[in-house]
Amino acid sequence: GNDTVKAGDGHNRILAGAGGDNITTGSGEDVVVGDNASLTYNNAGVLVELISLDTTTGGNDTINTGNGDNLIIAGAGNDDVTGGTGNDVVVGDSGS
Ligand SMILES: [Ca+2]
Ligand SMILES: [Ca+2]
Repeated sequence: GNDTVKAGDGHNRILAGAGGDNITTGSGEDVVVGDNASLTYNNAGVLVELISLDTTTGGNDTINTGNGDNLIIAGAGNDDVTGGTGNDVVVGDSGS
């Protein structure tokens, strides 16, 4: 569905799923996925793989991340992504 997610500071992992989602995060290294994706971590807890799932469905997401090094996959749809200061990696549609 259409979700509104507000996360504070810190290292957040957000998978909003289908629908037009509104996601806001604070400072920290965030991983934000507007639609569906699979995250794989190694034994040390480091994210090693992030793959979009179900790439034909997705909503129009609004994503605002705070400062920090963020990784954002907006997924399908007309998405609006705004990052703060930091080294952000933004994928507008699907990616891995
Ligand atoms: Ca959703
Ligand atoms: Ca989307």
